[in-house]
Amino acid sequence: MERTLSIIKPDAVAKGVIGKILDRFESNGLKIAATKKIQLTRSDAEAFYAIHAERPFFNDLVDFMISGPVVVSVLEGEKAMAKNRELMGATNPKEAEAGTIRADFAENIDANAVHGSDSVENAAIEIAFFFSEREIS
Ligand code: DGI
Repeated sequence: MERTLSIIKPDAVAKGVIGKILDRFESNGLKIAATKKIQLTRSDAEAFYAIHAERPFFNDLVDFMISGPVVVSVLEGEKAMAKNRELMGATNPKEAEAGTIRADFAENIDANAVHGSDSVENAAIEIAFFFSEREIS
């Protein structure tokens, strides 16, 4: 069964919508195979988003990701990566389709409520970044 990584970002955690977002996953056929609430360190966030290190928004992105706790989860199901991306909506919430997580819970492109792996290969890397295999079931 395919797995993907989800992060409920600090803006959504601060708003108190952890449960509502996790419900979107479970209601749409994605099992929560692992989940935990953590405070990322600056080096965690820099390593996780290393692919964006040269982008102009990198420092703002890292500052935002460490501005409060996040909830990281492993989602499992058929086509889990694509299904999660569909439920999330576009990166910029202003462009996100109605009924998606970002359309409903995100403020702007900097504080956009959720992260989801963008390929099955990256999902495996991102899951290993946060979880050991014995934490996933
Ligand atoms: O996979 P996504 O989160 O949808 O998007 P991504 O992997 O391209 O970018 C990661 C995060 O970086 C995204 O959720 C918000 C931020 N970001 C991406 N593109 C821009 C951006 N932030 C700003 N301010 N401007 C951008 O163009």
